[in-house]
Amino acid sequence: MEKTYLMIKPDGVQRGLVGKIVQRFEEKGFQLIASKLLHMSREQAEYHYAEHKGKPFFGELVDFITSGPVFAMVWQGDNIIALSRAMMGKTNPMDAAPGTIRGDYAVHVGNNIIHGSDSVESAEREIANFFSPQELITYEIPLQKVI
Ligand code: DAT
Ligand code: MG
Repeated sequence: MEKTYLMIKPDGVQRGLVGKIVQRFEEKGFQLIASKLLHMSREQAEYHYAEHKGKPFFGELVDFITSGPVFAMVWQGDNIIALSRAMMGKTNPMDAAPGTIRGDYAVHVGNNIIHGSDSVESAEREIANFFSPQELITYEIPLQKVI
């Protein structure tokens, strides 16, 4: 089944939104297979956002994502990469529709609450940056049949 790396950014953790955001993905029908609160190193942050290296906002982005703890998660489900990106909303909260996580909770593009992988390749890379294979817990949920 498809896996993705979702991460509640320091703004979401400090605003007490972890529970609400986890609940959205649970209610959608996705399965949580790993999670932890962590304060990432600069190296980890630069690797995570390597595709943005050289852009004008890169320094600010790394400062922000290392400014406090993040809630790192691995979720799985059919088409979860595209579906979770849709649930997150557009990158800039100005463009994010109401009902999406960024549309409901965020105002500024820098502080947009949540990260989600955008492809199978980036999901694999991002998951490996924060979790060892042993930390991914697979388990049967009988309800999966009706989702
Ligand atoms: P997403 O997080 O939707 O995948 P992205 O990968 O293009 O978006 O950018 C990563 C993060 O960088 C994004 O969540 C917020 C920040 N960012 C993107 N574009 C920005 C900009 N023009 N100015 C400031 N921050 C930006
Ligand atoms: Mg991205």
